[in-house]
Amino acid sequence: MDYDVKDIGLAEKGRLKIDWAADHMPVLMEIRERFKKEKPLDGVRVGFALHVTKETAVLVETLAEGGADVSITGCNPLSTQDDVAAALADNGTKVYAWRSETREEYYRNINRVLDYKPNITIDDGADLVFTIHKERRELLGNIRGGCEETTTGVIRLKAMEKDGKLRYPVMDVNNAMTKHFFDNRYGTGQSTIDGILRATNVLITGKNFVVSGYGFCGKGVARRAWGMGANVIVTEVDPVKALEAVMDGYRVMPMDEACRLGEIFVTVTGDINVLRGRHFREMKKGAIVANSGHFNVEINISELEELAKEKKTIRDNVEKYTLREGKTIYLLAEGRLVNLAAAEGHPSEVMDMSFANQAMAVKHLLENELEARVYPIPREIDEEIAGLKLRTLGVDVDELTGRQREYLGSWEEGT
Ligand code: 9W4
Repeated sequence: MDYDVKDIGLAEKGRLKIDWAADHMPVLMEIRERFKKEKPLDGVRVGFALHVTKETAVLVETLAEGGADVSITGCNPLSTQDDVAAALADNGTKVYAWRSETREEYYRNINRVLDYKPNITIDDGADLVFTIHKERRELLGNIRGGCEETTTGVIRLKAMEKDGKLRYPVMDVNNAMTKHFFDNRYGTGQSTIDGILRATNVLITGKNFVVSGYGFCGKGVARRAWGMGANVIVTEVDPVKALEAVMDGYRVMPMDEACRLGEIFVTVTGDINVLRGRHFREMKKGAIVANSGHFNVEINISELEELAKEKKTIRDNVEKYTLREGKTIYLLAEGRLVNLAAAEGHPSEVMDMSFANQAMAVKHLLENELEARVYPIPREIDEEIAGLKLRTLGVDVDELTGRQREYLGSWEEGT
């Protein structure tokens, strides 16, 4: 059996989801058409450790159309969509993934993907790269390169490179402008509001909505909340970002003040203990608290539990904490990422660009003999993907005239 999934009977349901995603990923589908004709991955074995989602399935099938022989497992024991995994298996992909894998199952599945001796690895979190370098070094000889999807993975790969330990080239897909400019702001922005609404169905308009952290994610969440009529308050530690928030039209203040005003709180800082005991104590009755930032560490849940005399799950993804003095606070998705636990993560249209970068990065690795380093996505790929996305959106843009190009390139003109 060339797959191991929860229930192959879910394939039909998964196929409907994949088709839906494909319909919303026009850039990747355009690349698929090219790959179908040109077969740039003919005979290339590609091993994936990526969240097994409907969007990932569209990427997998795009590479397969380009001639690749794909094997895939997840990159988080909780994120696999079992129906999608079944549909991929049903279509001939070697899939080893199911939701709620144990730690042992997770690493066994990583190794099953590696048993196919990949020429290219595609990671979100660098588990394939690490396992190959630590435990499966015999595979290094077959490998042309790897692609990494996230910041965390890239940080660790760069540390490996610095120590002289990285043995094959890896493309930093996260660094592409068509990825990180868009997925945090528009993907996390929308899906965070989506998660809050699916969990609670509260009215956003007129509420005091506190966004903690004004990076790309914070900007996205604040803008969407504002667009729905909320009174947005931003908390920040970085003066430049705080100033940006002020000039974008939001109220900015320390959390010690914001905690007294907020009715909905979202943490998106990337740091720990953003909301903690002193803040819970001051919050209004019925405040809703959610995290869309780093794992489940931004909200100090143990301090909330210390203050509480009672805790009760009252709806999916909503826990009601009754504090000792009688006040209630609602925590969403146990402080985990609300956009993933209570909604569906980035919409397919956003993943379209991230995964178009993945597909182009694989082609780039095969066409170029690269040294064992971490490489940014070349500017031309970024521009091509942005251009394709614009075209699929029906948006035309100007081109410089010859004279304009000359003017910009000249140091003699212009003063
Ligand atoms: N998903 C995830 C992780 C943990 C988790 C217990 C029930 C990230 C990026 C993409 O991490 C991801 N824990 C859950 S649900 C859940 C989901 N629990 C905890 O209680 C629920 C994840 C990338 N991505 C998109 O954003 C859209 N398509 C994609 O491929 C996917 C998943």
